[in-house]
Amino acid sequence: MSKPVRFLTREPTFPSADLVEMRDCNDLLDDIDELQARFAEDGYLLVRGLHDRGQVLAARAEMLATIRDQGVLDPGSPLDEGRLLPGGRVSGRGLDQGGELLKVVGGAPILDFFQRYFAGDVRRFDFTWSRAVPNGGATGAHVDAVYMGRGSRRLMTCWTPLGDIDTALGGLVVCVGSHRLDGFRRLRQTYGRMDVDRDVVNGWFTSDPGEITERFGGRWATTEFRAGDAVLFGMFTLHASLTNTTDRLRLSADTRYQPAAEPADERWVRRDGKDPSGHTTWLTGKQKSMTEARAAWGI
Ligand SMILES: O=C(O)CCC(=O)C(=O)O
Repeated sequence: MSKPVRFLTREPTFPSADLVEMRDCNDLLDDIDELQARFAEDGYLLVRGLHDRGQVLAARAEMLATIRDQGVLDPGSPLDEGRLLPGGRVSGRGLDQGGELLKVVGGAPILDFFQRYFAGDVRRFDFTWSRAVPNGGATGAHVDAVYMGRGSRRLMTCWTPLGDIDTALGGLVVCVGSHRLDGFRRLRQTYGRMDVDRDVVNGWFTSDPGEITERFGGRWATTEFRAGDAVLFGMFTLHASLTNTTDRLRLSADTRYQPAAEPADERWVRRDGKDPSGHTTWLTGKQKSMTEARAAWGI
């Protein structure tokens, strides 16, 4: 049955023509050529149960314990619900430091998958993006190339729900076909070649998902995620998230993998024993707005 959901500035129903159900690729897992063909067509791969569910839930428990120690969770609710106190704000510090999360993102299931997919050794970025998204939080539409596009063209993101994430909690949404459709050509040639640190422009292309499909094409897709699921996508697939409409935190991690032999974006990997630098000028320099950048690109 179709139900209304909150998607940034829009309220589509799900599933509907405005927000379709993602298709999983579990029937293709034994055939790398088929998987690559599916990725070439859709721009993403949803793998149900790729990670060990118990391990993902252990990472969730560990992250929630770190957040509880910040004093922002409702002590009257079970910890596993991740229910925020009114006005509670989570600090991102240390959320990715738990050993349990590393066992998921550096675990055999995901590394074996990419080893087969790339037909060779895999490098995982040393930086892990972990998210605890509160009520009202959502991610605007963007491609990852603008944040991490200085290395391998085969770099892939793995988005991992840390817990079961329904549409009210607000999981990942991908724009199917945005990486290849003609309608997105100019967007790829302008915005897609941007680098947030070089150009000092905010990375979100828009907070209005309807604008993307109405002007450029493609189709937004999401699903109800279960702990263990993973969505893999490339650097040029536009994606965003649904809005969290609950008083619980939406926990997830996004991590990156590439062929080990190819160059890696220096901001996200350990060098000479030093932790990744992360973004350089983007967060400290004087930012140009996306509106200004888009006017200059004529899109
Ligand atoms: O989890 C989110 O809200 C956004 C994730 C994302 O942008 C990514 O995985 O690249």
